[in-house]
Amino acid sequence: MKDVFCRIVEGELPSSKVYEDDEVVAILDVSPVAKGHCLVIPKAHYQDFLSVPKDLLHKVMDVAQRIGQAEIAVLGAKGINILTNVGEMAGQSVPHFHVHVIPRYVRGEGGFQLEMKAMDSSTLNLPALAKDISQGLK
Ligand code: DGP
Repeated sequence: MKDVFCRIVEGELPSSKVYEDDEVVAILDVSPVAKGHCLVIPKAHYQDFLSVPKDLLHKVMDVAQRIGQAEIAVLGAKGINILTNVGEMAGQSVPHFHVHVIPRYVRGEGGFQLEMKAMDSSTLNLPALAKDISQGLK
């Protein structure tokens, strides 16, 4: 079955479009965590950030940047969170790559709290970890 963003791209489902070109569409999120919460979506189906081709990734990020700039200028946002979830473990609910552009107005307000709690790095061997990841780069 087609995912919800494929159906939006194909016009089977309605959406509030902010931007559209041949390869990318940006829409208002139907469950916004802040006023103006947008999703930037490639029209072609790719599962997530890790599988999208780089040229298309760059186009999506270009649109995300422009929407963030517009939200500062037009909506008076004081900050923007750019977010993409990869996999259910990370909170991805729609298996079609998309980038959230989330305007922020007042610190701590709204339905989005980004909290990064540092773990105890002394439990990790940082040089070995860095080497492992480095060796996995393609
Ligand atoms: P994620 O959890 O990162 O996969 O984000 C998916 C987002 O998509 C979530 O914030 C809600 C939004 N969403 C789901 N279904 C629809 C829809 O039919 N229309 C719109 N505009 N957004 C949707």
